[in-house]
Amino acid sequence: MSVFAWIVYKESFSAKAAYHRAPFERRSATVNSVSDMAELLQLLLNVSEKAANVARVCRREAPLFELLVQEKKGDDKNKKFVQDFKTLADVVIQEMIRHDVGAVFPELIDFIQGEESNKFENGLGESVIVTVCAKEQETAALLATVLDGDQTAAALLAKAIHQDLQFRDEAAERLKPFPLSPADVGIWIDPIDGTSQYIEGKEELVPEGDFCSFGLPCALVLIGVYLRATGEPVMGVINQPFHQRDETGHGWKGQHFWGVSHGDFNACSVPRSKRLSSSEDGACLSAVLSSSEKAAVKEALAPLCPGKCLKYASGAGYKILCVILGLADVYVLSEGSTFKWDSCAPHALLRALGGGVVELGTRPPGGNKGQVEVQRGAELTYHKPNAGCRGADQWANQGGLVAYLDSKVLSRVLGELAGKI
Ligand code: 2IP
Ligand code: CA
Repeated sequence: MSVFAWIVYKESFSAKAAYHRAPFERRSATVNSVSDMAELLQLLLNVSEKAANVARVCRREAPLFELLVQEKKGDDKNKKFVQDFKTLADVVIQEMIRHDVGAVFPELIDFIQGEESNKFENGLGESVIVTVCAKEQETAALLATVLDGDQTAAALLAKAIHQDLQFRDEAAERLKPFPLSPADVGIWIDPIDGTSQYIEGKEELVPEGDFCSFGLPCALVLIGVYLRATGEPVMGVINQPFHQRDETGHGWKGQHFWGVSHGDFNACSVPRSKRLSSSEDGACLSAVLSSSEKAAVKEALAPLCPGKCLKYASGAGYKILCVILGLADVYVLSEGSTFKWDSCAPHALLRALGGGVVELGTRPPGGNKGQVEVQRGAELTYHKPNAGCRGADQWANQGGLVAYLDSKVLSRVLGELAGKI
């Protein structure tokens, strides 16, 4: 993909001479250099590409693919595994990211959270903690214990996890150091967002760079970085493992995007969309929604987004990516069905481009059931669990959200929704 980057610095951008990156090395926890965040970005890009490879391997290699697509319902449920293989694939990716980041930045290891728990039970009722071991063979042996002794599948997965990849992104390599330390941040991982699209593996033929409403391109690896003190998203990496078919027509090529936003320092691999006319009063807007969005929201947005300007797509991360890429002006979600791991990474890219993700609103105590008070909520934050909630609900974006690039567009959308949902 094009790595042309839209980079904004308060200070002028100085392109460095060719930069030869050394393999990632373990940092001392006491090192507090401003260049560490640029190094962290390189590392996250590298590990997101490894994650994309694991996702592709699971669909490409027959022994893994068979496990991935098995239906796990009722009598057909595969009794060999307590959890689905797709959950194991997610956990493996999450743990690989945790392992690779923790190996270089030990100060981050307790601040890396993800969607999945790494505690598994095997068919013998034993509890197994799935982690990445020091050696490929050890990881394979551990995975075999949760794969009912399937050595072939375990070896294929372990090989992809231990792949020694040196991924290059020239624009990220030219990123100037910025004043933030890895000791100040935490990480949210969504190993595969849009899991159902990943498993079903459908393909929709759309022109290059066009909007995709369902299928493999909607499955994304999301790695978001936030400030521990305030919860603001400061860095995000999005990897799309199934962007387009490769030259052979049998495999897939991916693409990736990144963004950094901290104070006056903003940099993004995506050029800012030129579609700014939509902020003008009266101009049509395009909105992307979940197909399961409430009828009241669809009806409320219809006058602003006539005809095909109201679109539907799968994947919470993919819908925010559509806004980042200028394929939609806004993503509106009226339910608390997304989580911190879904929104943190793409939120950082939107901020780097001058946009953001706000809470849609709150349910007033004693108000009508299901009725949302539409107001411009604060930007979503990522550091605090929701009070009084347990499990995944602690990390839900409870009031729903609106993702936008242009704050005037956000105001128009909120104005249109007020009193109607
Ligand atoms: C899901 C996934 C779904 C989305 C849901 C997310 O994450 O992105 O597609 O629903 O909100 O939590 P929808 O497509 O209706 O927007 P995951 O696939 O990781 O469970
Ligand atoms: Ca998700």
